[in-house]
Parts: sequence; structure tokens; C-alpha cells
Amino acid sequence: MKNKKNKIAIITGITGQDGCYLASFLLKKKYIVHGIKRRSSTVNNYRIDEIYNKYYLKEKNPKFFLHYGDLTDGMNLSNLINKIKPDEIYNLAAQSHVKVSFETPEYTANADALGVLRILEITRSLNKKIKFYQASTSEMFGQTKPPQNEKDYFYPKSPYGAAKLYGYWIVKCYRESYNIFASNGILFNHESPLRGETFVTKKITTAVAKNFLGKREILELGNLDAVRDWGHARDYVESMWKILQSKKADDFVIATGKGYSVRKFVELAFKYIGIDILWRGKGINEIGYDKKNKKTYIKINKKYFRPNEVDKLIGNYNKAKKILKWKPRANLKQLIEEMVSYDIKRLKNENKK
Ligand code: NAP
Ligand code: G4F
Repeated sequence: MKNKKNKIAIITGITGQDGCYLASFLLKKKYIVHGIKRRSSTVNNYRIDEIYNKYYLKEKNPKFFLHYGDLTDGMNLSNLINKIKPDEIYNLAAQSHVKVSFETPEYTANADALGVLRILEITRSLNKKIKFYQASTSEMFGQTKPPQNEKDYFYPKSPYGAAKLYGYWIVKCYRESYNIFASNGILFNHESPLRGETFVTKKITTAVAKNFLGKREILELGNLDAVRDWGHARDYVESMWKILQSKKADDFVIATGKGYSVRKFVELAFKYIGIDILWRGKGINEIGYDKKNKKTYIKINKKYFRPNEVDKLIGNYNKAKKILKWKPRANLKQLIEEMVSYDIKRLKNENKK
């Protein structure tokens, strides 16, 4: 299976947003990529269909492979890692939705915390030279005041944040105890046209696109005042690779250093299609409406509030800039424009069908 020139990477969470961008990035760097996907009753490969066609179906010597697997199944992970013999493992698989983690806390801990331990334990006994990347998150900072960097303390506010914090510490623990090359990328929010549709940015850009195409829809949201540091997934997957190419295993904050509220994101996204949003009312009764014709476009629905909220995440990525020579390329305006344009095109195509 191994070709001398090509490094072999395993990506867990291959069907997710980052899995797709990272696979594409590594394939361009001539890696052989093995993606691990979990079984589902409906096909959910849409993000990686193009890659699968290009690098598996149409290739004489395929460079991209898919395997069934699950982070909650240690034996399955062990069989796969033993068979594939990777140089690098990028652990991106997770129950990644913060609000959902309040409803499925035990499952979230099993996949997002113990899943990390399972892979580390397999690599420890199989081959300590396998480099391991863990998708850690700014959610671990939770309540800590921004700007947050690698030295700040962690104070997670959700089962997701707490599970990811276990993942973070077990990576450090295995690195220090067994001299394994295991690193954490502490990534702040990153989005793209391929973002999952229940995350706030994608919800907003989809609603904006629908309204642009004349399909009037009122967008229902929760907390408009939460502040996030939103970057582009395409830029962030490059940092994952750089983290594993670094001389020394270590932990890095990856962010843009700029924070915006959900409210501002809404305003910028509507502005892109020529609508100026104004706000009226308070709390659950607040609405967002068109300055010109007074039509309502945004309402608040309490079902989108969380039992506990992380108010403000803004990352300080100086360490990554200095050591990895990484910096973000896309700014928020560019990100929004790309997401809205993509959604307009996507919905137009769906309407044609
Ligand atoms: P995503 O789009 O939700 O993708 C998550 C992936 O994990 C999907 O492929 C999903 O499979 C898979 N998965 C879930 N549970 C699994 C399990 N038990 N076993 C195997 N696979 C499983 O998330 P993302 O935005 O690409 O994020 C990638 C990673 O970075 C996640 O670990 C996330 O927690 C972390 N992270 C993300 C951000 C961000 O802003 N995007 C920031 C910091 C950290 P299905 O397609 O079948 O659901
Ligand atoms: O888009 P979100 O659901 O992302 P959140 O909770 O920040 O988590 C994302 O980023 C983390 C990194 O910091 C990742 F680790 C995690 O996997 C995920 O990718 O919500 C962003 C903000 C929150 O404050 C939320 O309360 O938007 C607020 N919000 C307001 N209305 C909403 C909504 N969030 C969602 N999902 N849906 C709403 O209607």
C-alpha cells in the first residue's frame, strides 16, 4: 500500500467540513489519504464526492480511500490503523455541535474524549513514530477573557467543551509520558461554504440566499450578542498540516484575532444582497427588519439558546505565526461573500431539479 515518495495520512471525520478541505490539501501535497467515515442509513458523502471521483474512481493508482469506522469502536480503529500504517493521523471526527452536546452529553464524551484516547493508545502500542493531530477547540476556553492564547486557563461551559478538554490533556499526557509526536490545534471557529447547516453562519447565509432568490423566509436565531472569531476552513486546515510538520510536537492557537457578534454577521450577510438590517425590541421579542421596506427578516426563538453560553472568543495566534509561519488569509467579509454566493448558486441548482 505504501509508496516510498508518498506520505500516508488517516483523516477521521472525512465527511465533515474540515475533513474535506484537509483531504484536498493533503492530496495536492501528494499524500495518500485514508478517510474514516461512520456508517449512516443515508449517503452523506456530498462534500467528498468530487475528491472520491478524482482520486479514487478515475485514478489508475488511487490516492484516496474510504473506510468505515467510528471513534467509539476501539477494535475497529485498531484494525484500520494496523492495516493502513499511516505516517500521520488527523483526528477531526467529533460530535461537534455545542448545543447538541447538552442533549447527548454521554455520547459526546465517548466520541470526543475517549475517542482521542483510543487512537493514542493504539499508536502507542503500534508505532510511536505516527504523528497525531488533535482537533482541539476554543470552546475549551469558555469563560476565560479574550484574547485567548495557549497559556490561558480553560473553563469549558458545555459537555462538548469539557469532552474536548479531556482530549486536549490526554494528548499532552501521551506526548510527555511516551514521547509521542502528538499535538493540539486549538482552533477558533472556522467556516466555509461547506459548513454544516445547523451552525449559525451557515443558517444565516442560507437564509440570505433564499431571500435573494425571492423565497421569503424569516430566519430564527438565538443569542445575537455572542462574539466569535470566524476564519476560513481552507486557511485553517493548512495550519493542521503545519502543526505536524513542525520540529517539535506542541499546541497552537489558530485564529484571526478579530471578533464579531452574531448580530454583525447577520448585518454583513444581508448587506451583501443589498438589504440594510435594523433592530427593534428586546430579548426574545427582538426583530431584525429591512430599513427600506420594514419587512421582518430575523426573529428570536428561545429554542436556539443554550443552557450555558460562551460569550466571547477571540484568539491570539502569535505563536503559530512565529513558529509555524501561519496566518489567516480570508477576512470576514470575504468569507461571508463566498458563503452567500455559494448558497445562491446551490439553491438555484436545487430549484432547477
Ligand atoms: P463537522 O463538519 O461536524 O464534522 C465532524 C465529522 O466527524 C463528520 O465527518 C462526522 O461524521 C464525524 N463523526 C462524528 N461522530 C463520529 C464518530 N463517533 N465516529 C467517527 N466519525 C464521527 O466538524 P468540522 O467543523 O469539520 O470540525 C472538525 C473537527 O474540528 C471536530 O472535531 C470539531 O469538534 C473541531 N473543531 C471545529 C471547529 C470549527 O469551527 N469548525 C473549531 C474548533 C474545533 P458524519 O458526517 O457522519 O456526521
Ligand atoms: O455556530 P455555532 O453553533 O458555533 P459554536 O457554538 O461557537 O461552536 C463551533 O465553534 C467551536 C469553536 O469555538 C467548535 F469547537 C465547535 O465544534 C463548532 O464548530 O454558534 C456560534 C454562536 C453561539 O454563541 C450560539 O449561541 O452563535 C450563537 N447562535 C445564535 N443563534 C446560534 C444560533 N448558534 C446556532 N448553532 N444556531 C442558532 O440559531
